[in-house]
Amino acid sequence: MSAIILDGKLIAAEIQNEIAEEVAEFIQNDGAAPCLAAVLVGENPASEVYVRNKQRACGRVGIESQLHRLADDASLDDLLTLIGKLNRDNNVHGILVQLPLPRGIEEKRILDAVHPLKDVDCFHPENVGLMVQGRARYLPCTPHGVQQILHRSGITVAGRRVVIVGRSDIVGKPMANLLLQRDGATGPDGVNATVTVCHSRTADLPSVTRQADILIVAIGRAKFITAEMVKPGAAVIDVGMNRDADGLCGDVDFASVREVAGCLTPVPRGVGPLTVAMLLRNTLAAAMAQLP
Ligand code: L34
Repeated sequence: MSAIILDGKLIAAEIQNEIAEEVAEFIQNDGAAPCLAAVLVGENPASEVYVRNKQRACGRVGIESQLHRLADDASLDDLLTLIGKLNRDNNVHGILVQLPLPRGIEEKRILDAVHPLKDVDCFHPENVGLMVQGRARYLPCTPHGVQQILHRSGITVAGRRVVIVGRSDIVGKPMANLLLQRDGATGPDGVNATVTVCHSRTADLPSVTRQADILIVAIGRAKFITAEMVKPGAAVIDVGMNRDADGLCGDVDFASVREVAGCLTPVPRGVGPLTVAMLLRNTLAAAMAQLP
């Protein structure tokens, strides 16, 4: 058997078209365009690509964007000062501080400083809390992107066993939280999963991953998930983005897993483009939430 390859780029384009219509309607009714301010600290080649993709996508759907660059050696205070300015700027609706930050800068201090209404990444504790309680203000971009891929590919989540590999604050934890809610952005069939979260201390990982109807992998280890770890017919979502000599690859060993999985997201053109699309959705929502 050979897995169906889920085209994230195509799904993201479809969502961007929907958002473009909503943005046009928003501008017609309320005047100003939504505006995203991206903050990029230092020179990380991957971050450069991701932020460029985000800004291009803004342009495509009619959202304005700004790029604020700080040097590698910027201090915590420099960064807090910039965020304070963006918080007070009524023309800025969303603030995105691209991660990772250079070593030495405490990420939490920075992320906590973003005004909760402008927190389009859904990293602020207030927004995380609302999400966990099932009354989200914004949905975290990558986990919501995964939900959209599943939904738009006709994959039911409710009642099924989802195994998430990775417990990061940006993917694993919010992903688990979203999928175990009673309702969500893609309706009750897109949530209500039986969720297991695995990590570096999980005993006998393959025996757990093999139980997954839906396997979501976000650990940042190239080609870590091999065919033996996957139940035949499972849906496998690869959130990994690893760069090595051969270029870009995911956390899933694509060549072997595609022979057992029922469907599989590639890297690139899998989850990445959805992360970008969901950021646009949050920026529009942020502009709506900040109408005077
Ligand atoms: N604050 N930091 C903040 N928010 C985020 O949501 C992110 N993330 C992750 C890294 N840091 C962040 C992203 O934006 C990962 N990420 C991201 C964004 C876009 C893409 C991948 C990851 C993307 O566009 N991927 C393309 C290919 C990119 C390439 O060629 O390198 C794809 O097709 O997968």
